[in-house]
Amino acid sequence: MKDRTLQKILEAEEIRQRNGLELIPSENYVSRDVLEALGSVFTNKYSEGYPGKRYYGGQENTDQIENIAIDRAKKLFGSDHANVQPLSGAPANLAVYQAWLNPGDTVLAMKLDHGGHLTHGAPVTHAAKLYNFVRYGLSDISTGEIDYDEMRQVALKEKPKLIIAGFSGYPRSLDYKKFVEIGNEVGAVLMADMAHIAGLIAGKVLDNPLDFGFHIMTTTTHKTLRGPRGGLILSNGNVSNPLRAPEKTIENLPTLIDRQVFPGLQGGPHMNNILAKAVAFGEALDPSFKVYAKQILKNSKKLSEELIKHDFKLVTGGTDNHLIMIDMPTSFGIDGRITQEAFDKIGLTANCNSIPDDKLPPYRPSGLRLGTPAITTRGLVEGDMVKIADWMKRAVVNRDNEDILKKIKKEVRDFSIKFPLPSDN
Ligand code: DSN
Repeated sequence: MKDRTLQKILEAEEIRQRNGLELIPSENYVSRDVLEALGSVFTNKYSEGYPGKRYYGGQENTDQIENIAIDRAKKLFGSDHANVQPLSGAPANLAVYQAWLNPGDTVLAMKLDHGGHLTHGAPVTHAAKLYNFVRYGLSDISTGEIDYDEMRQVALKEKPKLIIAGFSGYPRSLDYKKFVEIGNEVGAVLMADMAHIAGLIAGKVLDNPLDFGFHIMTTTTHKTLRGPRGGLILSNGNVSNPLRAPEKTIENLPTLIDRQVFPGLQGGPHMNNILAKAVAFGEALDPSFKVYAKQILKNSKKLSEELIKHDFKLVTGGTDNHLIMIDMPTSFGIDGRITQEAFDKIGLTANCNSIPDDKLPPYRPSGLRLGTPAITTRGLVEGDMVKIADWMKRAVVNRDNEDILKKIKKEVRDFSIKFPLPSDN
């Protein structure tokens, strides 16, 4: 890069990523091919519309890559249709809402502090001003059990047009069969926001909601799926010409969604990003991705066991996926932000997060959220989780001792640099 100021910052970020360990559960390290696709000449091209139905000329190559991305996404998740154009997870979810709902309609989604996501109708979002969000949550915080009886009662009373299964802070598995039973009973469309676990579904180590009768699945492509930053919508039903408005039926969801992604919400898709999605989907279809997905879960289980041995109290007592949530006030009498800052000082990157019924505010919450997708990409295995849990405990206990923190940081660095970034190859 000719701009020396920016080049120096870019190099510093690469060193930060190399010298430490990324434990934020929504982050990952992409392959060199994905990085090259993102930096390719497809960034120069405008392609409003869909393959075969674009508004501008010069689309012979963009059509090919978008069709490949669509076919690979459908194969990965077993859906009738894929829209690969959403710029990220938030516009993907909004496109679904706009495709199916009218202003004022009701949506049933997980309580935000029980693990639900901002885009599932947090009061600060635009969606919350348009639609009426009602909630389900946990019946037992110690196990993470969802209160499906309450969910059914709320659904019978509120008659939601859409039910969302999905989370960004929930370490357990959802019972998709129960969601579908409740959705069918009240005539709601079922949407799974699988942004966090899409890679685990693609790797066949967690259930696929579409196999249980969900109509729609949204996801980001950059978390466990290990692709570029972006969104993806999978749906079942009839795929027809996106230039003509179809009748609003469940069967027509794929076309209704296409029309809301473009021109409803977005302009030209980012074709460099779609190329990178096609690359990442190809990588996820390779048998090695199953091995990767399996190892994410093994590492997550082992890390949670080690943390428990070191007196960290885990929300729900453990994990079924890639994500671990620690209750820091109960564990060590400090909040999640203080913990995040102590971990930053030793080169372990995590994020503070609300826990169920949190008494602390969102910017300084009680929880510390961890995950194993990125460190598993780096090549770490179960034995390495013993070291990470030990560093974490020492960092928490010695959080006010800069000398000890520096010593741990060196240990983390000396360990981390032995594991190359996938983009090195
Ligand atoms: N920011 C993402 C996460 O960390 O879960 C979701 O939006």
